[in-house]
Amino acid sequence: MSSHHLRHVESMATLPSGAGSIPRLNAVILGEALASEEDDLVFPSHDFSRQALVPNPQKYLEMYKRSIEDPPGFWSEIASEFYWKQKWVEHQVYSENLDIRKGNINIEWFKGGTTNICYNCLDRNIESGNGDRIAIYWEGNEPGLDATLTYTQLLDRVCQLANYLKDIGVRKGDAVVIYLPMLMELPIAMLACARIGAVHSVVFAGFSAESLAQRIVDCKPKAVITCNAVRRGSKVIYLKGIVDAALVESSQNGISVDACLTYENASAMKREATEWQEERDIWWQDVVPKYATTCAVEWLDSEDPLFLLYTSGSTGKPKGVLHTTGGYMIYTATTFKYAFDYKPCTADCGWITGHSYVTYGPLLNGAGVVVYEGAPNYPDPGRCWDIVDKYKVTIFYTAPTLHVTRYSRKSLRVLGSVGEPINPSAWRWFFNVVGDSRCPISDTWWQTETGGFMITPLPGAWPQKPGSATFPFFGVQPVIVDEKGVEIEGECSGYLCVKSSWPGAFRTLYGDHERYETTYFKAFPGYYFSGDGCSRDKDGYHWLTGRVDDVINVSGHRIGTAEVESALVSHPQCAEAAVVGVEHEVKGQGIYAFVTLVEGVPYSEELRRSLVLAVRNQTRSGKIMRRILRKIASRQLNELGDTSTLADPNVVDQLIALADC
Ligand code: 6R9
Repeated sequence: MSSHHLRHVESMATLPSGAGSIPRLNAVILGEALASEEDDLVFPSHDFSRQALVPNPQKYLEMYKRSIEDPPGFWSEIASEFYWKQKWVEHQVYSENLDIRKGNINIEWFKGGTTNICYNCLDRNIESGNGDRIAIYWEGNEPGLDATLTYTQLLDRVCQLANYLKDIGVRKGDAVVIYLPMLMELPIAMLACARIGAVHSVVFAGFSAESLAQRIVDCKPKAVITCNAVRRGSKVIYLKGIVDAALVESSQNGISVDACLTYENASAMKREATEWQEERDIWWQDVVPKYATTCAVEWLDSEDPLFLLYTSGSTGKPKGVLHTTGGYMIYTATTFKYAFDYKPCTADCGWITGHSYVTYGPLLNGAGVVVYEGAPNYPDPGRCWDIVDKYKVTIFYTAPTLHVTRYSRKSLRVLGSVGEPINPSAWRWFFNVVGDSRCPISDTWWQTETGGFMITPLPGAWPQKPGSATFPFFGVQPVIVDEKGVEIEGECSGYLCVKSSWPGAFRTLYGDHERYETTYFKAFPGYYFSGDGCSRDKDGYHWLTGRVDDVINVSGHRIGTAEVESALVSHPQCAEAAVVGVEHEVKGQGIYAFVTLVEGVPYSEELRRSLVLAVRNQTRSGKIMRRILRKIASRQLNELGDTSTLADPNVVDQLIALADC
């Protein structure tokens, strides 16, 4: 770290009186006991802080304090910046019971208010004169293949699809499963559902037919939206085939889906080569463009469901995390704005990946997003940076790869990291090399369940410590408890819980409120339990230490032990299985399986491999294996670990060659 990034602590030494001890940023602000640890602190540059939304710790503390002491005032002020058909009940900004001992768990925000998140993403920005601003930049797998949509064009497309969905009978409250790769049609489909009050459930287009079927059976969608195929790197993945298999499996479980809207992704596969079922399958291009480009908005209650997103649990089937309309809208908009210090700019703004933060957070803020179809290392490892330069991306939120210095990256302002604890050396590499020691890193801790960032740096506000997610976002009260559920103060480590609700909290697990209560609210009554371990240092910084329950976090991918066990026992030669997570130097955690074979079956290397394959086929997440890139980048080639679950394991050798290791 060079000295010009170290701002003098004295310049921040005025703490507003009464800021109290929430959170304990005081030592840092006051410069107490910092001398010996100065090297651990990375200060935002003067230039960055000066123009940041939250330019110093005092401002953060002031806002944070208000968010905790007066949640209704704090959140209704923010919510008023959005469009509400009808305002929420004034004295009831939120109501909650998070204490299982006092009855059912219940969280409600902006009750009685009616709004629509699609309207707030699109119509509102267009009405304020920004219709010609680019909303989505799309970059195809093949360099040179790209497209853009302005806010106005995006609204037209969304309305056409919304009208089509209504025409085939999709109504408010109906589920729609979206199994699409990173095409523009993915956010279009999400927004179209939101516009008419249908509940979208996006299934990652890398999940197997079994996983897709499981989700279809659980949420019983009126329609499935997919595309015929996608190109990732040099591979073509035949998605429609996976959907066909999933629909067969679903119907065997009593759930039949009437409509499968299929986008012809012609650059990957021609429609002639696609398997087809006339009465069920429809080409997107044949029907959707015929519909009107305006579609009336369905005004929804704040607590009407917006989407379902399945995530792994420690037992049983995946959990359908349910998010509702009003609170989620306000929370994603606000976390995006502050954690990435987003300000509307006339230059092109963009960003790369994420679920809530691809569509809702950025569009609610009038930002432009880059949707990239392909693999991050195709045709070469510089592709991400090529995209950054091409679109003048300011916020980059994904896995860092290689060959950075050939590209300018001048447009970058903030880097984001998510999914697993980032270790201090990876942090420094991201900061020094990718961000040229210029861009703050937002190491955002959150979960599918939390709807948005929970513990995250506000990039201009205070010094960072490499590897720490720093302090809570506005309105979030993280607590660390011991095994008995007693809050521990000061420097400590234990179980990470959250006291009281925040607007983006999930409201239930679809169809299983009891499981919601048991999984998240029973372990430590009175609190939401995240399942993560965490320690807090003497300056109040938070350090996430990984999962403490039966969910294994392998390189950022949440895998339930039960999921792996059921994959194993589905193998004809496996009678029983028990799975545990073991500490793994490279992956954070690795999977260790004990299996009992069917009587008479001898154990062999071949059998072992076919068991591993069964697990892989049924649990693969398709997440980028950042830990491998990290090892290549830091030249630790003998520590690459298992590369076999990569979509294309050969890529590792190519990367090593390119990195001149
Ligand atoms: C957003 C997302 C959630 C789990 C979470 C934790 C881990 C996420 C992290 C992090 C350390 C971070 N996690 N962000 N650990 N530092 N910045 O990844 O959601 O897929 O539901 O996973 O990921 O263990 O509990 P999800």
